[in-house]
Amino acid sequence: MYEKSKELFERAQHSIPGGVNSPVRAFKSVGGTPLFITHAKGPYLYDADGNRYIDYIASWGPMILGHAYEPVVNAIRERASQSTSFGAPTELEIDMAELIKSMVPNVDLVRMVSSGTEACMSAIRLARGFTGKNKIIKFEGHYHGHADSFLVKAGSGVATFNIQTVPGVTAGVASDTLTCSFNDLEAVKQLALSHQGEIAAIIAEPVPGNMGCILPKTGFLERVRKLCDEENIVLILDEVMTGFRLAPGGAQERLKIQADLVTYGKVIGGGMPVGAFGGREEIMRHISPLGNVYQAGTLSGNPLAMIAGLTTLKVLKNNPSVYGELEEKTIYLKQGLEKLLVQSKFPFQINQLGSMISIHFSDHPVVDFATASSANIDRFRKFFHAMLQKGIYLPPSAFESWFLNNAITKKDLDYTLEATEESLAEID
Ligand code: HOZ
Repeated sequence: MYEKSKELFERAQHSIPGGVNSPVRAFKSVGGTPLFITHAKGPYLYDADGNRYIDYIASWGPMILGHAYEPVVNAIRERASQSTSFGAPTELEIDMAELIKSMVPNVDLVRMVSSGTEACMSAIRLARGFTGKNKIIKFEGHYHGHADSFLVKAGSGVATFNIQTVPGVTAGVASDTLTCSFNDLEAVKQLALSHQGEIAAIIAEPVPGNMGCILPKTGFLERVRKLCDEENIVLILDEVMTGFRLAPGGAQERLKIQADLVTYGKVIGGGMPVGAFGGREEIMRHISPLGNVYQAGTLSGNPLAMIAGLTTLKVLKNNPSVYGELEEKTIYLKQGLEKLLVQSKFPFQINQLGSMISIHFSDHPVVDFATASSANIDRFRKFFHAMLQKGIYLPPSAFESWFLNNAITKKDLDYTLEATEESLAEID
């Protein structure tokens, strides 16, 4: 079934570390061979062996409208014929910035970059430059990309591979990153107060998706917001996963919370390598060339990336019903999964908001990294493979959210539920 993928994986390992260009893709924690994808259309991925899968990863978030969405493909094709990069300003970048501002009211100024990592890395540098303070607080199991400052108790691949300390991150850098448990207000307060006057920023995924999907407890983010105001700390919401996915204005709109700085990636690029950070003018004015906090990039604002992102965001802005449709599909899936999991007698938790959802095989609520880590990872591994064999492509890690795309149909969801029923009967 996976012969060609096996062959390609074997070949890849001679020239690419671990055969992949991003660790979670290697299937290392679930075992087996990563699928090598040839193409995708709508909700379906096709691998090198010609197998078809219903895709619940959506490229880890970006493909919210489905794969090879025609307006995006056409726009890229047209732009590509006018050259693929200039390293000089274009009107497209202004269109993009104006569109973002119209969708996210508390973004006064926005800088385009090429990835979510770059966006978060730049946002904390800016917060440090703005406040003159060095330390940041991040939450255990949250993942803000792979910049040194974030690889402390990080989620995503770091959690998947259970890496405690990342070699290469100096003790000096790590000591400026303080961590505490998500959803635990007392812990955040204690940490901030025991380092009073030293904290430049608190950075958080508003709806964490890098330890499975986790929901913020009612009032938690609002209280963190208040703490930031009281202690002159910059609140950075990392909306790389949630931005333009949970609502046109992202988690900020959905949860009615406002950050000082916000970071984006994934959906904002419509499947191209794009990130962005933006926020209050008072802070953003410190970015070079307006201010001295240096930040740059040859491919920042790249025309192909801009046109793919712009086309995607315009569709979302002009058709807000997409969000209702996505949520309806995700709730349908959730209710179906719940029914089957109850029948299976496996303890489980399903966390879901909008089009983000995940299953933890656990008998206790999963609200933070400790509770996510104590779920039954081995059962997830078996479930993952049983589903894959039936043509359902889930994230190959229990520490990742699933993302629905709007090309998924009710028929696809029903098939997914049939596959779930069979898979649950096969595993122990
Ligand atoms: N860190 C990404 C998910 N949270 C994985 C990206 C990838 O492997 O493509």
